[in-house]
Amino acid sequence: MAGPSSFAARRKVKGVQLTIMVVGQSGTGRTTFVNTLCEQPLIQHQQPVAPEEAHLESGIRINPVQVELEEDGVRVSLTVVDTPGFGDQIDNEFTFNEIMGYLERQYDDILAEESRIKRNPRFRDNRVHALLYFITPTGHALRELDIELMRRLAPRVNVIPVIGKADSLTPSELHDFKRRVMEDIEYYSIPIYNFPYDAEEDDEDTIQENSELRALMPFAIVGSEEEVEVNGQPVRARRYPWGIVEVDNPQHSDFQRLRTALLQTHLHDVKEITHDFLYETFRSEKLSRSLVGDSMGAGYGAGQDASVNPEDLATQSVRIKEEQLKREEDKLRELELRTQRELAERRQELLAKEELLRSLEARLADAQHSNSSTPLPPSQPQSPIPQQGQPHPVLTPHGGAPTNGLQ
Ligand SMILES: Nc1nc2c(ncn2[C@@H]2O[C@H](COP(=O)(O)OP(=O)(O)O)[C@@H](O)[C@H]2O)c(=O)[nH]1
Ligand SMILES: [Mg+2]
Repeated sequence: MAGPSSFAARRKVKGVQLTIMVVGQSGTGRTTFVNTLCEQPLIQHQQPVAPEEAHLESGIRINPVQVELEEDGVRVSLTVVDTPGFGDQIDNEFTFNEIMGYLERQYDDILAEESRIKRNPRFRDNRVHALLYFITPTGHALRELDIELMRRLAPRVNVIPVIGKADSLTPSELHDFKRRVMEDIEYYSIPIYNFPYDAEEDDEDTIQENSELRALMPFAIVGSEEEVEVNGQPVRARRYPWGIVEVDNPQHSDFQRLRTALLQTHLHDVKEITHDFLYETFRSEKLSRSLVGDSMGAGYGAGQDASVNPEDLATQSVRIKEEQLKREEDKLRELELRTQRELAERRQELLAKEELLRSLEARLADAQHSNSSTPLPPSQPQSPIPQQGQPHPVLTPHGGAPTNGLQ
């Protein structure tokens, strides 16, 4: 029987939706990470490029893939957007525009959906809630490319920096590398997602949890699609001649901490920030840009069309407005003329009828007069209509000059 409880159950099954994007240079372990995160071979590994094609730039392909996960009793409908080939080109501007274009298109779709009178019940919100930026484990500091990309993408998406293949660094190298990366992020004021909390408003647990996660940044990632037996238990790990690196062991990597944050503890937070702040910023920029002559949005973000000059846009829209006004003026003038013409015609008809009435009255008076003196012979008919050949009375409105109706 369908009742409130079964309705609640159905609602629960719907679960929550989350979209993450993985960006980083080829070979930093993005695909392995996604497959480790979802515990299944969700994304295929890139086929090695044949030597004779190595010089060809393939561009990047943006591939959203969906998977249903069960996290702590909650169904998570996860969409992973992979951006293979990033950083492989000599010109990264194109790659950057592709990623930014993708992010902004999802915002545009929401904006269009919000302004529809009738909502599309099948509309799917594909906004990216978190972008994991894979830093190459160089052991030095951030590269210019990393700084530039994170700095430009962060106003549109929650950027979470991670170090790919972190097991290639020793613990002390990793510690120093993390510190230098965060110093760069701070120095260049890159607005990454840093597990925000309010020391006065939030409860102690939240403050503690968020500051711990913040201290781990950038997260050291180790991924593996293989299981290895450790103490008789199968664990996801990477086996080397000198030992085993366990994916889920917090002593070996930050993978588990990041996974829990993304899919459980901070899932709603990244979604809220995406909607309330990042999308809202995009929306107001977009709307203010569309106002005539407003160049406020110019220079912000790189997703906008750089080929449109705000001045040209303003001149063009003034010209369109002028043409519109002129067309409306012409239409009004035409209407006025037609009304005047019709009015004059009506007046002429009325005057003709008046004249006819007057001549009828005169004839009637004449007839009565001659009736009383010399009656007409009964054979002669009396016609009120002027006889052919007889001059028609001149029609003059209000007794004035003849009119052509237009004056
Ligand atoms: N050492 C190490 N190697 C990894 C890790 N994750 C992936 N790899 C290896 O790095 C290579 C590239 O990984 P892949 O996931 O395809 O990288 P992608 O190009 O960024 O998608 C493969 O040989 C993986 O086995 C990791 O955490 N540590
Ligand atoms: Mg890959």
